[in-house]
Amino acid sequence: MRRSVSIAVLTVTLVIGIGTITIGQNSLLAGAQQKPETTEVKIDNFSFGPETLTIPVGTTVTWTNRDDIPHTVVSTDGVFKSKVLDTDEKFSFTFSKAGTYAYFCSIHPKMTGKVVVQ
Ligand SMILES: [Cu+2]
Repeated sequence: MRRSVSIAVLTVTLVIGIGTITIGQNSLLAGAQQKPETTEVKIDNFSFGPETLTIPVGTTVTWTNRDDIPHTVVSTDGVFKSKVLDTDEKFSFTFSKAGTYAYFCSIHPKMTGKVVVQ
């Protein structure tokens, strides 16, 4: 009984330890990089990546079609709308107001994404 308790404690300690190291590395990386004012969303394999993007107000987001199939980027609320993007074509939009902006591909409506502006 005692033994299983100490194993449990050891496991928890290890998990917390690994978590702390991971968080530490992430903040180190974040500190080393300049805060970008332009952020890229890649369109590939019928999906937007990242699917949810969180950015500060004033950020320009550029979508790039890395797929070999045409796609579009269309805001659900009509805030922005790209033309049909062929392979390697880009579309940019600057988000000047906070809010959550859902969007989709009008050719493949199952392709959806979201930009959260804070
Ligand atoms: Cu599409």
